Amino acid sequence: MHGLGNDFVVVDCREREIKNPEKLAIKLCDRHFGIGADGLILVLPSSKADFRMRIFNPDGSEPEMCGNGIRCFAKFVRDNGFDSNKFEVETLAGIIKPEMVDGMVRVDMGEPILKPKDVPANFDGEMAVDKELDIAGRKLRITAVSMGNPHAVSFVDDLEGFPTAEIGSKVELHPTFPRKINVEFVQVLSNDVIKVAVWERGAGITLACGTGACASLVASVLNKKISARKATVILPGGELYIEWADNNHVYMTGPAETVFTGTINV
Ligand code: ZDP
Repeated sequence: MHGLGNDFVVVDCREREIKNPEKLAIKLCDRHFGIGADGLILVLPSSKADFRMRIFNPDGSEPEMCGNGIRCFAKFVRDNGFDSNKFEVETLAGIIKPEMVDGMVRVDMGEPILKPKDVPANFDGEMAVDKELDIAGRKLRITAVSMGNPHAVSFVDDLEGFPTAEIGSKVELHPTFPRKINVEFVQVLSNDVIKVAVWERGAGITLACGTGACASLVASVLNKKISARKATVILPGGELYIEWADNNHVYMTGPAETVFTGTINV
């Protein structure tokens, strides 16, 4: 499945157990020796919610949350026997609530986490907004936001030709971020349109990142780059609509697609 080209192998584990998902993720996400994906998603039963989602990066690490993945997860359970357009999913970032609306998936992503020690990011204070980071002798200004998983957002004048991989990979592994970090470079196009390039922790360049789009909108508001609290986020793989509502929750709306269904020998 994919959400804006951010692609996942989704495995139904409601009635069967997968022993070593870390290893399976490395194998299945490989585009040459496996199926090829930006992540492995497991659909699991839950004692706290309707379902539980686990996600694994192509390097086998387990992130707390996944925005594009949860939209695919929602479409998967809806298409595979769950008879409601609204449900709750247990994740390592808490209970997330997707809803099917007009063929799209709208997700209550919860509240952004801004306290640096909770992102986590080694900065003092209540928020890490427009902080300086030394990246191989070059100064980069970043804002740290967690949407369950950690993000560093940096504003650039022009994304065209910007070295996303070169700088993103260095930010991901910077010692300021004890659990590593996802990295977004944001170009503000207007008061309600922003363009985002992504370097994902444990995955590298991807065509889109749902949690990253949410973090980018929150950082744009905190840095007073836009005055509205909602925006269309243009990613290489397409557009997401993000709103940081008055109740402090972030809502993400976007598509989810099934590409093929099959069986693989492991
Ligand atoms: O936090 C991480 O390690 C990410 N690589 C997880 C995947 C995030 C994702 N791209 C999203 O859409 O939020 C799936």
